[in-house]
Amino acid sequence: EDLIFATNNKNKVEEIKSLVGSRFKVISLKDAGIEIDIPEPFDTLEENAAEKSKAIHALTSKNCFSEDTGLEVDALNGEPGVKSARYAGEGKSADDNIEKLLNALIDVQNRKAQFRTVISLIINGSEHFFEGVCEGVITEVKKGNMGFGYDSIFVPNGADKTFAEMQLEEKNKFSHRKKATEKMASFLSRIGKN
Ligand code: ITT
Ligand code: NA
Repeated sequence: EDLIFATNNKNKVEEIKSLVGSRFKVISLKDAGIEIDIPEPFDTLEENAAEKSKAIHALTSKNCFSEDTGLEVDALNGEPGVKSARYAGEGKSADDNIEKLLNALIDVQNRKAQFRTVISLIINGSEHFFEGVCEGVITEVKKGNMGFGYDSIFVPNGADKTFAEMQLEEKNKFSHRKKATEKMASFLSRIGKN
């Protein structure tokens, strides 16, 4: 059964595809031939995730999900959070975002942060949310070149290297996205079994 993943981020697709389980086949917007830029106008990950899945459901009437992820830094009162993708401004690169964040944390002792992923799933017309959190610390400098986004400056608790120094399999032992996706997968595996 097809399940459309309402995202334009190919890294997210790669990370999630293998995690959803065998009953559902994850189809990216690109694979579905859908070209759409979905706005994220709200102040919470939940609302933005819901906006994305609702837009795709309105367009296709198919089962679908989306996710919104933010990096919440303690010393910055949870920023960049929901604004993580455009922290340095609209159209700026991941490197610009990283630079802005490292600058904001110069001489700041408390490096604690968390990635939080919220998935919005619309299945058989009803909506469900799943959350995954990964706690860790922000490094002083960038390390590693795997992954994407803020991976090169985030070390998850229990590890001694950044997400960008890990193969995907290792990132998935810690990752926010993996945790949220596992909850969705477990929910999906129960559908229709009673
Ligand atoms: P969508 O099409 O799904 O909205 P997006 O790239 O715009 O894709 P978000 O709105 O969720 O994604 O923005 C999330 C921001 O946080 C963006 O800058 C990402 O690079 C970053 N990010 C998300 N997940 C991450 C992860 O696992 N590791 C590092 N950075 C991540
Ligand atoms: Na986005």
